[in-house]
Amino acid sequence: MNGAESLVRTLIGGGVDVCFANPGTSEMHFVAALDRVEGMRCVLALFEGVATGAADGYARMAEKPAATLLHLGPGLANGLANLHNASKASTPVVNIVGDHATYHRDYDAPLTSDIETAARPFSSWVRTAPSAKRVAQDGAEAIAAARTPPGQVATLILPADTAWNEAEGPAAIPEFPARPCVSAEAIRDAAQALRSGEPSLLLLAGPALREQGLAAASKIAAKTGARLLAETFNSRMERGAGRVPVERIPYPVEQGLAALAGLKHVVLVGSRVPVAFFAYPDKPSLLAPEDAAFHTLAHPEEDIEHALEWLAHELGARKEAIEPAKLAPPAPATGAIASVSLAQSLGALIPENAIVVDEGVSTGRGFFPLTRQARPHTWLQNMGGAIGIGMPLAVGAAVACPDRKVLNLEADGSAMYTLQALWTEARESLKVTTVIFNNRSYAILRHELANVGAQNVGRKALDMLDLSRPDLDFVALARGMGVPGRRVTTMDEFNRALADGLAVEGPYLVEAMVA
Ligand SMILES: Cc1ncc(C[n+]2csc(CCOP(=O)(O)OP(=O)(O)O)c2C)c(N)n1
Repeated sequence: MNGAESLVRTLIGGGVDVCFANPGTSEMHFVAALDRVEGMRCVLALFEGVATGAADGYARMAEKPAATLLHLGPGLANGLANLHNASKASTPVVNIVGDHATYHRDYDAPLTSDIETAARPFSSWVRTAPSAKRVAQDGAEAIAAARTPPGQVATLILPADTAWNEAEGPAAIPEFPARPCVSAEAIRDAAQALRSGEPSLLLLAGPALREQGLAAASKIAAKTGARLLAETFNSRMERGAGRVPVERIPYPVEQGLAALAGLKHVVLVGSRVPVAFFAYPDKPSLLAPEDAAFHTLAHPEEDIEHALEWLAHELGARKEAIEPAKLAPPAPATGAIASVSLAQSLGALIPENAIVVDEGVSTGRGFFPLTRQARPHTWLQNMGGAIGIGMPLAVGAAVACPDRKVLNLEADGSAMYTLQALWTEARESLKVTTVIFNNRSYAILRHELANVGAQNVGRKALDMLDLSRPDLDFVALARGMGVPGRRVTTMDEFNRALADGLAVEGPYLVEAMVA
């Protein structure tokens, strides 16, 4: 058995049985090994940012990592923005990057670069396999690194000769740590703050936003009067009917400050101290009041659900008094297409147990209130701020959960970064319904121009935020990649097109023209 086969067998043995790939010559032995070994699903992406983002979406839903397969430094570079997003979301990814054969690197052939250095800022673990005999062990350690809580990007660089030379066989996955329990002191400190009677907040993140965590947090809130909020962007949130509803810290700085005003205690539950997304002249970076005290109930890598249950017990909080949302989908909206009408129709039409991917940017900002009482669903967001995540996240989520509908809410500008994901959706017959919000602009940046205090803005500047001339035709673009779709200009048309799209077996695209 060669090194590539020993690695593929190691991955499958370690539960990594999906690979999002865009290979080249240096990865040919890995690709060939896929046919010799049963059990690896290999999904071709036509751009590396689709592969890395899909690995992120997959792991968020499957709760175990996928592998990627990228072509040397340039392939990795194309995938880095979504690896950045994955690492900010604490998603486990086994990121495999092929390289030249060890002895060939010295010749500085065209594709040669320092892959380790390129990978490091976006990976918690980086290793270059030194030989075919080591590659299985290194692969096993990459899986353990990726699965180390709260989840990490582990980059394994695979020189071509480590793939084609003779290996010894697959390696067993080393033990990786479970989420450690929080300390009794952390529980006491949080309990004391919450008993003070002063205005308090539980800021929820990570597993705190799954059903078990939400239920425990709601008991604590009911007993102590503390408020519940989530961070502005979250990796995965369980929402809709039957789930305890939680709002998020609003994105605009003024609204974020207002949401946290008056608080004396902020209990961090897997979350970080809340900060503004960007600095703006004359506005603070920190969103909580200066005199608020922070209490870390659980760090992101700790056992967050257990910490919440322990704290609830410590406080004698037994009843879930914040009522879970009742099933009460609004009626679909009619009239012109606008953000709030879209929210209302989504509230009506989100299918039972759907996975909603939210890269709606400015159009999607207000979607939460009107989808609170929709059918139960999962909501995925971008925690790293690099746009172009939504299309690939949807691919990965659909591969992880073939029985669930994926509803991908996409702003037009963001969609264009990784639109090739549509081809993968068609190739794999994925149940992804994409809604494009075509406002023909980088609308959010128009507000940002004013927010940063840019003066005397003229045509040249505004042209940088404008997506017309030519106008994009997303239905034609989708058709060219094998995905059927429809353009809609009224909410009635939208409601029909979305229902039709959700009813087809494979992918579909609805292009909503937003004024
Ligand atoms: C990788 C990357 N490049 C550029 C940006 C800067 N950026 C932030 S929002 C945005 C435009 C978003 O436009 P669109 O997706 O159409 O949403 P809209 O603002 O119109 O709602 C850009 C270019 C970014 N966040 N990430």
